[in-house]
Amino acid sequence: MSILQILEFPDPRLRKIAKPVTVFDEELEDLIEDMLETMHEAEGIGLAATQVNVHKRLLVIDVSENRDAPQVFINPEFEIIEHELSEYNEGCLSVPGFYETVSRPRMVKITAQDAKGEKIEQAAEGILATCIQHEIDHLDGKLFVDYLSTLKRHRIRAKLEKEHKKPV
Ligand code: GNR
Ligand code: NI
Repeated sequence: MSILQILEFPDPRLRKIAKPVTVFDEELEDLIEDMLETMHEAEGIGLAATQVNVHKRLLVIDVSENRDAPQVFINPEFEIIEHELSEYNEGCLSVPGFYETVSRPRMVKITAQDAKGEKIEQAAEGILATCIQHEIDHLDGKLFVDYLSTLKRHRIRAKLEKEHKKPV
């Protein structure tokens, strides 16, 4: 197992569109293990493959209090089942240190595959619904800062670019 490096905004690789997973093999299982370890180590509630520079459609989530209920969604899609919006103060491991309110549909139906390629269907609400939409956005090259005003997004970009230029 290994901790993977998480790309940070405004890295252009975060804008790539991920491709469907077609092969369900040991290499995929190893990637899932590494993504779960990376997410837990970074204390995130979700992680999309795009964030670790793997442009395949998969994501991991753990919204449990004890961080002991990891979920894996491969080739995930969602359908809105409740158009009413719910607001969350969102953060992102690829936009470290910034939190802003984002509105998203409050209830969705997730369709995906598990690590073996078996079909998964799950209704999601609350933080799980928000998180799954945030993660699927990553697979489409989208970040939560895209929902903010241009001014806010540019301020965040400038601050992170400054951080990235600092010697470590
Ligand atoms: O850890 C995370 N917390 C979070 C909080 C509110 C809405 C979405 C998220 S996802 C984020 C981890 C991450 O960046 N996933 O892509
Ligand atoms: Ni994120």
